[in-house]
Amino acid sequence: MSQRAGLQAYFTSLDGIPRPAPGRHVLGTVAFGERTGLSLTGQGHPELAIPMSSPGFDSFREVWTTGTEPVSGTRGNLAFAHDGEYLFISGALPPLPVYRKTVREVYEAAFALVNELGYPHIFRMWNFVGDIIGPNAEGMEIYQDFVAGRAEAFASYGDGTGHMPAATGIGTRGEGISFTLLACREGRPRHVENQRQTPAYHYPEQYGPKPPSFARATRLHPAGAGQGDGALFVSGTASILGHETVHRGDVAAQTDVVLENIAELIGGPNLAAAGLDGGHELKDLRLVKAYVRHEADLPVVRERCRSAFGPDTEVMYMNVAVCRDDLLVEIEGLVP
Ligand code: 3EB
Repeated sequence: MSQRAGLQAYFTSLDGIPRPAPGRHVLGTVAFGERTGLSLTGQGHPELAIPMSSPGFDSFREVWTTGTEPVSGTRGNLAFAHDGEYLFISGALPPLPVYRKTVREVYEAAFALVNELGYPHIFRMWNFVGDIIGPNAEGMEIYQDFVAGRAEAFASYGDGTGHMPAATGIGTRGEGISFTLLACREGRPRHVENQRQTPAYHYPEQYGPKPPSFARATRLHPAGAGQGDGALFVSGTASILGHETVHRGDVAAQTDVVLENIAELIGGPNLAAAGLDGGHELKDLRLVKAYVRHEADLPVVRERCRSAFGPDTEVMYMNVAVCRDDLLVEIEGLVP
């Protein structure tokens, strides 16, 4: 964990204010609870609040900390904080009839800020999409509307697909679209695909006019660290083989495919195929979030996760829609 002296995260209660360990400073937080909105808190850091809580599921705050006192600010509908090596940006959009153009603009603004502040390497994004499989005012699925605007914005961030980071794209229990991203100055992200899955940025057009802009995982090589020395951020992972949903209607089988997909992704052979050394197992995962579409499926997903992950793996469960109507579960995490 030494390499992550710079950037760390933990889950804590929504009650009170975050109290990081001595010498640690809050860079940014995400509140998975009842509230909606983006602000600089009384403590000075950005906080994105997303309506994600429901009875029987988890409500919590995800706290990103660094060892250096950050500087924070706002710009348009973005809030940000940075510490000289790490940058946290969050953006939030209200409900809109059609999102594409506004999503493009706000993601472009975030990418411009990344460059302006001098943290050009984005290594993780989370995208929270209200009414994700509902239609927009033109009858297009809101997720596809979002994906198109994001894809247009990514064209302004870099050429091709090699710069697309690990990401999560997931529903919420509210409306509007919001996101957070993490970027760094000296460190170097290495993006990883999964040999069991078509790269999302190569999905065929049957899923939407533009393919999703993300990698299956990103390893962050911090400045000055050796290879194999960085955290591995695992994207939201679903029951998809190639580009197709498998085990429609069977949450147990879908959860098993998700866990197998993640195990394959983080294992030595798949990392080697991406030119990376090292290899990990499911029990090495930390800060796991499991997004479960149907409330009634929680016990099954919980049981599958309990047997797959280790005693040190903290898993938070949320009851939200996933981006294809046949996907019942999506799981993300990180290997520190
Ligand atoms: C998938 O593999 C499932 O659009 O940012 C997972 C992670 C998914 C990220 C995104 C979507 C996204 O296609 C969905």
